[in-house]
Amino acid sequence: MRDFLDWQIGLHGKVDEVNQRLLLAIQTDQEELYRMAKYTIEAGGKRFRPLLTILAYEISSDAPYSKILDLAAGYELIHTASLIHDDIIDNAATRRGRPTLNNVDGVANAIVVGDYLFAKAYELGSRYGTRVSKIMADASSRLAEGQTLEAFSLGNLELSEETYMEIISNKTARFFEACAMGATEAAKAGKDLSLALSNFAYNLGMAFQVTDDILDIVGDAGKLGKPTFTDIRHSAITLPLIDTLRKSGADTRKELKEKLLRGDDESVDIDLKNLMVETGAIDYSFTVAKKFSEKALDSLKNTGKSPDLNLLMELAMIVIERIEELS
Ligand code: GRG
Repeated sequence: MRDFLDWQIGLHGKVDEVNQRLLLAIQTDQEELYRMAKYTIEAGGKRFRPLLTILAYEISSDAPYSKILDLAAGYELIHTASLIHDDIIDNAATRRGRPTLNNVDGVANAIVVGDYLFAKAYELGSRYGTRVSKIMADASSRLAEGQTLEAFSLGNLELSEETYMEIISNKTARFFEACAMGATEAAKAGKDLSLALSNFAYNLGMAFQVTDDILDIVGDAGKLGKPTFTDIRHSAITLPLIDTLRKSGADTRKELKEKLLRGDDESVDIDLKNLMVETGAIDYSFTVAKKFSEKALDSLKNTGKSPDLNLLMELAMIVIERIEELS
């Protein structure tokens, strides 16, 4: 089965080029600021967003992808900044298999590094003109909206599937979409191609986030490189839980709510995981993720054929296959 690493090999060194551009972008004479920003960048990550940006650009333009590296790096910097701030909010101790910046250098410094990365990202985006800058800024606003809606929905066991979709759309999918939109805008692509790639990216983002939320329950912490059941522990309500509550009878629902309110007990994790599997909520969530992946693939059906398009299509499948690979 293919995984992200196999997939990245097919990109022939683009990940390394993104990494080099990121390090260039965060240069400053302020040594501590550079050290902290570099620490976060070097922790790695899948580099999904910049790779999506590059592939969308290559599909839409005859120019070399070196022309879009700054924008690709800009998107990754915004993503990284939002993760730094997210780790502060969650008081998270590890991320990408390393101690978080807030853990190493404290919350105050981590806030500033996040702000610094945001500033650098918008500078990179501005090199592509006002339209691209606006796409980037709008995507960041959506991140803040998604984060806030999620924060104010914590512990709300009545949360609807619709509101959950709104959260993940803003938190993840709109940002993926913006990568494709920014790239096609920079490439001056035609409307149809631009729309096809943006729709692809949006649905890929939705599939990715639903899968991520499933893996938080059924994933293997060792293979994932992060603890599982973090959503439940933070009272974040995701699709598997929404569907479990929907499918349970009144008694189980009551019991479940009491258990969740009691919180941080490992037996709750196991019981809840079993319940989510037994009620079919995991299967349901997987079906939803698959539908988004199929929609993503469908968006590209009239776009012709190219090695880059094949890579995008593979990505939409790998996102779904992660469930088997990482659980
Ligand atoms: C942007 C103004 C502004 C505010 C930020 C904190 C915050 C507000 C937003 C955070 C939103 C958030 C946590 C989104 C999660 C997105 C997500 C899917 C993260 C995981 O992405 P991966 O798996 O991570 O691509 P790696 O580590 O591989 O890069």
